[in-house]
Amino acid sequence: MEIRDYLKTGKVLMFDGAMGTMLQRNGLKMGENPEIFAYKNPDILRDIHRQYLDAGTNTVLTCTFGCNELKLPEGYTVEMIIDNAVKTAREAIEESSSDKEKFVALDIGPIGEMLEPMGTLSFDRAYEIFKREVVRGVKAGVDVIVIETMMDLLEIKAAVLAAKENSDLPVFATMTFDEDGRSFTGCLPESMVYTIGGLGVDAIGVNCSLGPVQLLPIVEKICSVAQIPVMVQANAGLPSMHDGQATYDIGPDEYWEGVKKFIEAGASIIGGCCGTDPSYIKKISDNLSNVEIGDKNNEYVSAVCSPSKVVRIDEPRVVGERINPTGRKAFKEALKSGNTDYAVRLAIEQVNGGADILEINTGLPGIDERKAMVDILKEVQSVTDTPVQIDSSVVESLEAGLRYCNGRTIVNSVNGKDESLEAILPLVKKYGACVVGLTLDERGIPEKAEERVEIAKNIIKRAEEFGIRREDIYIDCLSLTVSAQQEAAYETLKAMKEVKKLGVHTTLGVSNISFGLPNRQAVNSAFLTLALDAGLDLAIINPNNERMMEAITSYKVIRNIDKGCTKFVERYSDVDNKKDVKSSTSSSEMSLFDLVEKGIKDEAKSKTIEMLKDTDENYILDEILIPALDVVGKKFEKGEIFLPQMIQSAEAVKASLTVIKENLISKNGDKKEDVSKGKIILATVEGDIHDIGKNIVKIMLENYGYEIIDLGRDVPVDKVVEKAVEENIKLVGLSALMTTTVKSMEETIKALKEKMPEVKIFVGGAVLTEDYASEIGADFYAKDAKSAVEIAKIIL
Ligand code: B1M
Repeated sequence: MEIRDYLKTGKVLMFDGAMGTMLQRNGLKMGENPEIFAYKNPDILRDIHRQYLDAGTNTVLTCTFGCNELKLPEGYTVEMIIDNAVKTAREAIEESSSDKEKFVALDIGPIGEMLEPMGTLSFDRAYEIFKREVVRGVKAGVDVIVIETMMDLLEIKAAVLAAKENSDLPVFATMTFDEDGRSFTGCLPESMVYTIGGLGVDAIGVNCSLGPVQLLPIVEKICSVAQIPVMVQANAGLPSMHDGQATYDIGPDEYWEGVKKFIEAGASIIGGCCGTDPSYIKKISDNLSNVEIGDKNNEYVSAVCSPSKVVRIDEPRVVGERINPTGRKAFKEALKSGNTDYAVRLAIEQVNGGADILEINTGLPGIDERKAMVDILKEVQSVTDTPVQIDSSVVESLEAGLRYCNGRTIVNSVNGKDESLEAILPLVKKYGACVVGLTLDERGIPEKAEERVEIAKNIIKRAEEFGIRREDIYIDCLSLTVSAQQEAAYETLKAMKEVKKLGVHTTLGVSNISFGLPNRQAVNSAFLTLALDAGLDLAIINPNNERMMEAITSYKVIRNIDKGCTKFVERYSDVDNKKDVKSSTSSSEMSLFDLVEKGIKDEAKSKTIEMLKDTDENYILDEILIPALDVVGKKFEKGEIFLPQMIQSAEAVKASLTVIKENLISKNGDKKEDVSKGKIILATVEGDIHDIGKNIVKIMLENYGYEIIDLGRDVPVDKVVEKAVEENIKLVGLSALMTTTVKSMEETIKALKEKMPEVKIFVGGAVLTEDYASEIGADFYAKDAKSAVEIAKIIL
């Protein structure tokens, strides 16, 4: 039986339990590579698989979780590990006495490096790494591909695309979530389902993360939106460390109680993760007949999302129209020069104005539109969690947008022409997006509503033939210029009412209606209200136009959508100050503080240049840049922003620092002494990648004439010691920003003092205090860059 057929039988598909736990019991040492250990010990691996199969497992995961070209040590290839792992799993199936259906699953885990913008790995490179695993897995003859323990939505997307584009095998995909209900990078379970479920995987779910009790709310969330089978592999409770090994706090009986609840919630693929072993799997298998897979019974609601925000189209939503070069000279210039900050600024302004979704249109003759789409998409998604809609007449540009979008998007647009439908609908389906359908075809825009409805019906029919759900189609009945064709506005509204009855959603670019008229906003807002009443779901408008926003927010009050008028009151309770709030959000007038907080790099740089004309560098550093990062840090801690936004803020500070540094150099150029006052090594300690503070210290020390050997960040203990010995250094400065990395600061100090008892060490970083610094053996504590200079003066 094929695994896809098994999923239709209504029976639970059983996976195995933890591999690491079992390998450790059989001799795997702490820190040893499990894939290599298993490769060298196929008998042990076969026996573990067989134990799981005999306990009731249907599907064994190959021992290939960390088998990617970046993680494997020299001398081992992805191909040899996968071939051996699949062969051993097959042999175990042969040996097993179980009479259940049995399958081999290629296990693909995270690469182990962060993708851009959180790390340096590109999406395309990640795709290639996963592709190599998939291609070999297919060749080795696996039955299913399981992509698991993912934390980053973009990484799991790269893996799933690699699997789908290079094999016909079923694909199951799971992520891990923390107790706050988000993945490590801030992804929501619902975003995972909408984005990855849309890519055509056969099952979606969660593994690892937590024990069954803590995992239940997450499983329930997944089941509440998933339209495909749900897979769950929980840990055996929560971990604690004993003798350097993690042990988990619940046994098979309690584990089964939790698993039962997963199945009742609708999960139909079950296994175990960290801490589980064959006794857990046996307990589940023996009891499966006592429980029925619950009906997920969830009604499909069309939605778009970013990793950390889902926007359901269950009430009228605002699509911000301004990232579009049409009629915007400054944006055209920005596109030509490759400046993405302009679009980022428009994005932030529109989000502040109340956009639920941001449209991105980079259509401009003479530029590389595909590249512009990708660059702007990446930058916009780094600074805001508002989902996006992509708009282009160039198919390659749309495909690029679909591919690199972190989340689920809307494609604007197809029309009734065959050529358009055939080029775009397959892409919409492949990437699991929603689509705007324009009611025009070879004949142009029909005058009468009835004909527009006919075109809509054809678009719906064709989209459904490609497997696109009706709810994910947003029909645009097109607004024409009322001053030229006065009867046309009514036809649009009439068509919209009819189209709405077809079970699709509707969308409309509203402002066309008023071309050529004075006081356009009056007509626009009246038309918007009428359109909303005719069933408009997605209003493509300028959210920074208060009249339009007033129309939509008032409509939601009148139609009892904004329950208790909460959102209306929130927006307008301080209506007199509203103007001020609005103008302060225009980024050209934003303060440096706000630019850092929002992560707008180029403008942070220009603002710094402007400020340096009459502001002291120290003021900018101490009163603006550092406090802005403090606010960012607090928001991160509270879960109000996530890693990508924190990275953008750090980038904005770095941009500002380059200017400050250049300014100091040019100011001191003529004063600069030819002879260095002495050499100092600076490093951020191992495990810590925070280097802004260290870089400020470097700038200051250089400014005072010291020669700095900057070893960078995440610097291993040995490297610091080697360099200090090689250069016969008298003074070393170490930075650490996290409670977890103060330990490696202590180790670095210890190693330095052992090799060079006479060396002096100063330390700094937000987690340190004077007392703590001396406790870990440092000679000096530098609270800030100025103190670092004072210390250098004393020692050198
Ligand atoms: Co991260 N981060 N971060 N982060 N980050 C903190 C430090 C955090 C406090 C945020 C929070 O949760 N509130 C928290 C640590 C919690 C803790 O352990 N107590 C944290 C975390 C958890 C993380 C990650 C684990 C997040 C994640 O991945 N889930 C991850 C860590 C990765 C790693 O290191 N392995 C991470 C990543 C990042 C970014 C990459 C996004 C980015 C760093 C970019 C970069 O540095 N290139 C970043 C940022 C920007 C921050 C915050 C917001 C700002 C840090 C900063 O640059 N401050 C920070 C929150 C905060 O501190 N408000 C936070 C400005 C800088 C000038 O101050 O470094 O203190 P500071 O330097 C001062 C003084 O301390 C002193 O002088 C400087 C000037 O006055 N000083 C020295 C510092 N070093 C010195 C050395 C000296 C002398 C003086 O002599 C050698």
